[in-house]
This record gives sequence, structure tokens and C-alpha cells, in this order.
Amino acid sequence: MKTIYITGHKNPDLDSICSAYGYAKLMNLQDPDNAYIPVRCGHLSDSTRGILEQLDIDIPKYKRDVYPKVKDVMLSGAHRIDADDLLTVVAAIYEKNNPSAIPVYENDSFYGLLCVDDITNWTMRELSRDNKITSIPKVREIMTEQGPVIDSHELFDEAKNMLLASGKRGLAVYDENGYVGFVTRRCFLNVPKCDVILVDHNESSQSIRGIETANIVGILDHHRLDAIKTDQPVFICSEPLGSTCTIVYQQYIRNNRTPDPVTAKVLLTGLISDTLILKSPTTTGDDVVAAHVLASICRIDLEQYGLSMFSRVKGLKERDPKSAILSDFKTYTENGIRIGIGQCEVTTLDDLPDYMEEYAATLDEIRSMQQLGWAILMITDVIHEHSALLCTEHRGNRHLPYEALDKNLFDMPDVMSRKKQLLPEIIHAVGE
Ligand SMILES: [Mn+2]
Repeated sequence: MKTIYITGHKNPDLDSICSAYGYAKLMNLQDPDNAYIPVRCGHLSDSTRGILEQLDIDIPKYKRDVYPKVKDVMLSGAHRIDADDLLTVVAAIYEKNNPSAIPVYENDSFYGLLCVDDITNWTMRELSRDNKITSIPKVREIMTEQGPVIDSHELFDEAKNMLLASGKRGLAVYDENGYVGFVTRRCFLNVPKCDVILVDHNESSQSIRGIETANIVGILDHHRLDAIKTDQPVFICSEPLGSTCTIVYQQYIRNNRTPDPVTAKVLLTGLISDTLILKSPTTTGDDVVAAHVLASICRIDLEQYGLSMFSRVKGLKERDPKSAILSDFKTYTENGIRIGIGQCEVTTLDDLPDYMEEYAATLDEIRSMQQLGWAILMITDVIHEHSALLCTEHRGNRHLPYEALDKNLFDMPDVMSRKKQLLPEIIHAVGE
């Protein structure tokens, strides 16, 4: 049974979390021989967490990275040798398996590793002294000093270097609860790869740490394609729809399945959130159909549910500027310029003058911290379908097609989508 992680992008939003959850549910039904685990590679904002908690599901757990680890290659040892066993017990094992290290126990707890060098050295010593072996020792009598122990969460490459540097044939592996296994040089011959499915993104810069070392087995997305090179053929479903949750819903249909009511509500949540209650111009007919079917499966009023969801979102004045901006912040590289674009949803733009300056200063801090050429914040009023754009100093500001409200602040009536409406203008502006 393999484990396949399903992850959305960094700074996970509802579409990322909900599509990972819904797709894992489907894949576990479709392919029960493997385990599909939805995870998130970033921390949740308070409002996202609040909305997810109301869904009464196991919220996908945080996964720091998908780098190969010692626990992916360690051995547990098929044989149980006691420190007081005679060496003849070990001989029987060697005849069959030829292991380079064997774990040794003392009263059921781990005592140490017996390495093949311990045996060879002892044998050679005996032979050089008497020309024959006169007595059979206990295992503990020939064991030499143990090497350093390795943490099971240690990175593959680090552990490999530790083992080589130790000069030992094998090292014991521990986790927070004690001994869990051991590694020998053979464990490090092939680098293991984590299987990962990407949802709601396909660019490695937006993905979980270590994605370059992983095996990508699928992509479900609705963003521009700047995909990672894969080793093997991969299932890709990339469509310009309003939400990845719609694409996941369509996978249920394609496989002749209906999401259960809880999963339907989860998918609807991501869909409504990403399409701003089906009002964003990214919304397609497919999204509208999916939303209504999902709403009828979980028996809720779509509009009402959407408004109650967005009413949970705090105004920017009450939020910490840095965490508000970074909660949904994506970076792009265009024309050699690194651009960061954040988007915040609000229910009114009337209080913009109250917090504008503080947010502008914070945005500039983020720009210099992340070494961006241009940092931008799109503030979207989801109720009135209207956005404002706050930018750091950049020559691109002059090429934006929006009316300036103030210095580096622009008015964007009817603009709601970062991806579909704003990003093309930004790309155009840096190309000028
Ligand atoms: Mn999305």
C-alpha cells in the first residue's frame, strides 16, 4: 500500500484545502489499494480555519515537506537476537540473508546493532591467535561501541552522510518514542520519492517544500500552466474553471460517483469561496451547475451559505497587516522581475482610507523581505464586486490601465479576479 499526498498551494485558501479533501475522498474510493492523504503545506488564516471547523471534518494536517526521510528507507529487522544468544544463532541468519547489521535486544528492549564487521573482526582475532575458534561467545561479547543514532525524521542525504562518516555498517534509528529501526549502507542505494498530487496549483514555487524531489502523480488545477517536469506519465486535469473544487466534482461525475453530503458541502465551500459566490468573472457555467448540484446534495441555500461565509471575514482595519497580506500572497516571475500579488476579501471599501497607509508600508516591507521587484495588494469587496489595488513603487504602476485614487493606489470597478483580470495587466505592465 502506497501513500499518496494530495496538497494545495502554500498559504492555503479554502479552494486548496477543500479540493484536496474532496479529491482524496474520491481517490480512496477509486483506488482502495493505496492511501490518499490530503495535507496542507501552510498555515490557515483564522477565517479559513473558522469556516473549516464548521464543516465538522478532519481538517487536512500540516505537512512541512516531501523530502525523502530516513523513515522511508529504514529496516525493522526480520530477526530478533538477544544479547545473551550465542553467536551460532547469528550464523544461521547469515547463511540465509547475509545482513550487514542485526538489531540485538536485551529483555525486549533494544540493546544495540551487531554489525558484520564485529563478527569478522572477532573471528580474525581468534584465528590469528590460535589458528582455530576455541569457544563460541555470546553476542554481547563481540559487539563493539555503537555509532551515533539517527532520528527517523532526518533527511535521507543527511543520514547517508552520517552513516558514511561513522565508518559503521549500520546505525540505529530512533523517534520521539525510542528505537524504531536501523539503516545500513544498502538502504541508501536508491533515493525514495514521495508520491504527490497537486491540486489548485501546478508551479513548484507555490508548492510544498521538496516537491522537486517528489514523484508528481497528478495535477488538478485551474491556474496558468507552469508545471513541473515529471518522471512518468501523469494525470492532469487543468481547466479554466472558477474553482478546483468544480474540477474535483467533475471527477466524481466522470467516475460515476456522487459525493456524500459532507464532502459535497466541503466542495461547495471551496467553490463559493474561489468564485466569490459565483460572482467572480472566473465563474463558468460548469461552476454554476456544480454549485447547484452540490448545494442540493447537502441541502443548503447556496446564496445564504455564501454570504454567511464571507461575513466571517474580518475587515482589514481589524487585522494585522502583515498576516492579512501574506494570507493569500502569490509570487510570479515575469520578464525577470519577481512580483508578489496578495488578495484580501472585504465586504466594503469605505474604510480603505483608515488603513491604507499602514498596509502600504507593510507591503513595502514584504517586498524588501522577499526580495521582490514589485509587491501588490488587491483588496476585493465581494459584496459590491469592486476592488482597489495597492502597489509598491515600480515603473509598472504607470502602465496599469486603472484610475489612480492616490499615490500607488488604483480603483478597479468590477475587477474581482487576480488571476483572470489583474495578472494579465500586471504581465503587460512589466513587459512595457
Ligand atoms: Mn483555486
